[in-house]
Amino acid sequence: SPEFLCIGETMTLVYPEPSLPLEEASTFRMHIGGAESNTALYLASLGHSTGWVSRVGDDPFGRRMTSELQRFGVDTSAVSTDQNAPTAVYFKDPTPQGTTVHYYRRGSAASRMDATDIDRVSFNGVRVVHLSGITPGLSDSCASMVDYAIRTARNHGTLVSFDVNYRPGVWDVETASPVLADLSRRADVVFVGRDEAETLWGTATSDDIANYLKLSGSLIVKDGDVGATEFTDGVRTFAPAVPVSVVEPVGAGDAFAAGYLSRLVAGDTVASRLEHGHQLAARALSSLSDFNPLD
Ligand code: KDG
Repeated sequence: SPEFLCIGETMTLVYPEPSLPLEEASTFRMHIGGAESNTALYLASLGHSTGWVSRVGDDPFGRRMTSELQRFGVDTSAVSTDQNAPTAVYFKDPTPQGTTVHYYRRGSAASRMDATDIDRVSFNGVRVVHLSGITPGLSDSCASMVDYAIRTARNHGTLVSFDVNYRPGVWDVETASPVLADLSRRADVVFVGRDEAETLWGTATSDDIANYLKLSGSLIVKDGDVGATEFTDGVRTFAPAVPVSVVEPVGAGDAFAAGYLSRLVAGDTVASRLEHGHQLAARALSSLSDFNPLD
């Protein structure tokens, strides 16, 4: 089995190049984007054996993303093809006010994932299963799949990593708020943005978030270009962000998780995990695509 398992939906990503608002752009690049597969790509590029668990449509988009992930060293043997639903697509819209995303994902192949997708995977030897708060918002079956993945990980002594990743385009804040707090409390390692936590739980500072969630595991609060604060066993550790000129922020959190988790399984200190998270995030921030190959 791989050392890491990343579970979630990946979409075809279309973005304007040169970078113009969608209303004006006429030339585009096609890539792939999915929070968990982005993390998988970064983990694989750091030399970790990493598997991606998902469903794709029986279409060129699904075949393309599967082979692209394979090409970058991600194990896709646990990806299944759904004959009855398409692979999702999303567009990035780089407007002067900031980048927004437009999803075409409702009813997608990955949104039909359920517990059977977890049963196809062997957890023996898996050190970390990485999930995000996007998946439980996709459908009821995806929400039960996430629950089942956490229980399966527990039974195998696999660490559960959870990136809160609240996506307003997927579900509303009232629905997401309790679900994402509950999943955070069941995970061993939780990543959350300070802003995102404020949206979800009305918490202003990283200490507020720690007090609100009261996790038994590790909480990592990311505060943009300021830095990240970890709370583990009552100990608070802050690491400043790496200064970078930001091209496009989407995907930086996924990179941060990979950098962090890579040092975690190596048994490194909290400070070194956070620092490595920032280093990988800085690479993602300086690229328009979700995944910026490391070299
Ligand atoms: O973290 C980056 C993701 O947001 C992006 O790749 C698309 O998975 C995605 C989503 O659901 O927003």
